[in-house]
Amino acid sequence: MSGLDLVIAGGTVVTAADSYAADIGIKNGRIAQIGHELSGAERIDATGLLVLPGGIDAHVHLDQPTSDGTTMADGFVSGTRSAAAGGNTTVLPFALQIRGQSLRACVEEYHQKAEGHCHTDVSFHLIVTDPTPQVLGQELPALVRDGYTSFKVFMTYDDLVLNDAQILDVFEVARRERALVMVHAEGHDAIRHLTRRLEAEGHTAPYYHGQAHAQIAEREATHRAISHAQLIDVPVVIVHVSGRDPMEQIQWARARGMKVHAETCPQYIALTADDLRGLNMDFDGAKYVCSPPPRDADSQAAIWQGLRDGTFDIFSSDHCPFRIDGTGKDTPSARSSFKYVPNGIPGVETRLPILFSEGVGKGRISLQRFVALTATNPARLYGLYPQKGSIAIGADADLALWDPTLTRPIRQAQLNHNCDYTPYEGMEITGWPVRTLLRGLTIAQDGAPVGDPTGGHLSRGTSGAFV
Ligand code: DUC
Ligand code: ZN
Ligand code: ZN
Repeated sequence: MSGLDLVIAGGTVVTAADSYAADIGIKNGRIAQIGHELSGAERIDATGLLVLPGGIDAHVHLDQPTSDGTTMADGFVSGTRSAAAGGNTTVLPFALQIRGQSLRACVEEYHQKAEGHCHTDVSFHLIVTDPTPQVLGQELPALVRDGYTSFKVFMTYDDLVLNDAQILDVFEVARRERALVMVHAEGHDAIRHLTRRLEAEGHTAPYYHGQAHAQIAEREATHRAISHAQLIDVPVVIVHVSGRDPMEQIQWARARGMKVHAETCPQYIALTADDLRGLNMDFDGAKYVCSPPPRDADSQAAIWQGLRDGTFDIFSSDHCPFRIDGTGKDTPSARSSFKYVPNGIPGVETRLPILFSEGVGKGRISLQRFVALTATNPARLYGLYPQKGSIAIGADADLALWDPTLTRPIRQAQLNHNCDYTPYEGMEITGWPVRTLLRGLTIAQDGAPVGDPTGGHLSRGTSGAFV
């Protein structure tokens, strides 16, 4: 075909189904041709590189307010430039409803924060914290029809938690409107009970966050969420699954034909509860405080098995960055008890390299599975497929060119987020993205963002979980 704007030449194209040598021809931001010896106005030599669908990180937090006034380290500029440098072309951040707030007003607020600032495409999930009759009856249905086709509910946190009756109400709306509910499954009362006991014993260091957020509490809440979904007959996604026990609940449900989907994250393969000890049980452990917390070697092995066997549909970062300085994690109250340490760690830039290096590089998962977990399945699950998540004629030319042999450690100094640390400092990685293209435009090269923000907000279709 003549008139191609750009040809990516000589690389190995990788999809969730296949790997093959081919050139990719791009016109008007879309993939127009896949073949051999293509020519176009511009050419990028991809000899020796893998050509992957751009990563889709389906779980990131950007510019979200917190109830204690601490500040999230990344807004839309720094969060999406970090994503782009890490091989991503789309991220799905959350629009968090503050109790008492209209959900529509909340969404408008996040659009204002994001507009003109995004280096990747973005699309908001909603977080429902106040399911009033107005929200359930009018706002949610209208928002789903406008392309916000997924929302998250929390089973813990004082300012976010929904009770079981409220969760069932949200599930009813999701079933009616064919929207996908993401569940943060940790049992609130169990965590509060353990927290009180640990504090009474004088156990207040960040390490004890991991003990308070016990895997049993995650397992119980996972089963409860699954049971509620079964009662209503609606598909759900259990997000950020940390270990063997909640995984078994998901497998139990799947074996009975329930549409229960699951997500896991880098922290559950690359960190353990011991990281929260810091340097001799000091505050350094706060760098690893996230919820659910990292578990143990047995759970890591279970997670790898789940990544291989399809228990997990998607692998997301749960990028939720707080600086370790006084604007984020390190406050007087956080020093007084782990329960005040903001929950969350950065990871949008390191998600793909960690899974590639530890997974594909070490023979734990195939290249096809890597692409499925990080791009194709997130696109299907969240209503972006086939525009996103695949290398096919007509799809957006969102690509990550990958050098599978490039070896260097993760270093905070080289990352593009606005957090002041990475929990993966010094981790040796083989396989890095060397160029990221969004609709045929280079948005990052050699670990640094390129150009002004060109990303936009994507309205999404119905989740593939409903078909
Ligand atoms: N849940 C998330 O999804 N991210 C960070 C903290 C949390 O509890
Ligand atoms: Zn969560
Ligand atoms: Zn999250």
